[in-house]
Amino acid sequence: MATFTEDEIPVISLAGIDDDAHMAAVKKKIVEACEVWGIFQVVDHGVDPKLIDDMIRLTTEFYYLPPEEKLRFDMSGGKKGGFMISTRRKGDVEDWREVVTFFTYPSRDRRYSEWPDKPEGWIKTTEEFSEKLMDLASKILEVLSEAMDLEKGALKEACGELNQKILTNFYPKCSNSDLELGLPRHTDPGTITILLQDQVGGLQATKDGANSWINIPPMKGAFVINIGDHGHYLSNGRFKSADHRALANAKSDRLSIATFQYPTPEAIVYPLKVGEGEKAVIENPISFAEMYKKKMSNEPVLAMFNHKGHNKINPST
Ligand SMILES: O=C(O)CCC(=O)C(=O)O
Ligand SMILES: [Fe+2]
Repeated sequence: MATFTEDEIPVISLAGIDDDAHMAAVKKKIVEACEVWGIFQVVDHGVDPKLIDDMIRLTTEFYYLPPEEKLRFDMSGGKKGGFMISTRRKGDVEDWREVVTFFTYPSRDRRYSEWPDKPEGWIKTTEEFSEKLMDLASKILEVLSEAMDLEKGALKEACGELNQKILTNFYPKCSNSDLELGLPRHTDPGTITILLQDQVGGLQATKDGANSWINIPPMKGAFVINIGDHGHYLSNGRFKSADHRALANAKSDRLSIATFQYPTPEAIVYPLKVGEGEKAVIENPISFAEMYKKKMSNEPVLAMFNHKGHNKINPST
């Protein structure tokens, strides 16, 4: 029998996930949520609430710095991480956000010169946040591996080395929110994503091809977890790659922090198990780098914006 109602994104307590007596029930809920939605919220996940609050507070403080401070970390011109303004037009719908990207794992590849040095303490907090979320992601991947009747470490191993990128999204309040989406409908490319949102709201998911959208209400201290395309392929389509979007808000700025967990570029993307009588969801094995390239051919355009209703950033003034 299904544990969840049809039109609500599941909220799952991870209390007891390490303890044999409760583990089976928690795992069952996670697996069902991945099969039905590909997206769910978790509470009692063991990440210190103070760390979560600090991460939200320091990230927000960065976006309220003067433009020239933010632009010191501008990532255009070939840098991999740092600050950028992202806009993309699809028909008459445009997305609108400022982002800061941190490439956090493998940790040997961290380029600290691209990490903003203000506000004070953000770098240290991001490092700690990154480590705790890597642990949480690993746990979820173990649960999903076992659900596929594979060894605990199977999904993680299929990633070669589990990579991590933290993308902080700031959506300035937007007077014309009918026309503008914070972030249009998409699936994430990686294995799983762990998302932290502030209390404004706007994240939505669909499981019927965008006929209806369901709000994912902010819950203080909770994380939203979603399966990405890579996780979907490895499970041979059993776990949904969650279709989601973020709405702009007319009254309030909004912040979200997405932690993407994904494989090394060379990792081969192919279902780990194809059941008898089943067809593989992808025809030929492909590297994650190729898969990513295909998907991202519609990348956001880098833009220094000057736009109705938003705080303007102009590097020349
Ligand atoms: O801002 C949000 O709630 C969603 C962000 C997101 O989906 C992404 O960064 O991929
Ligand atoms: Fe996303």
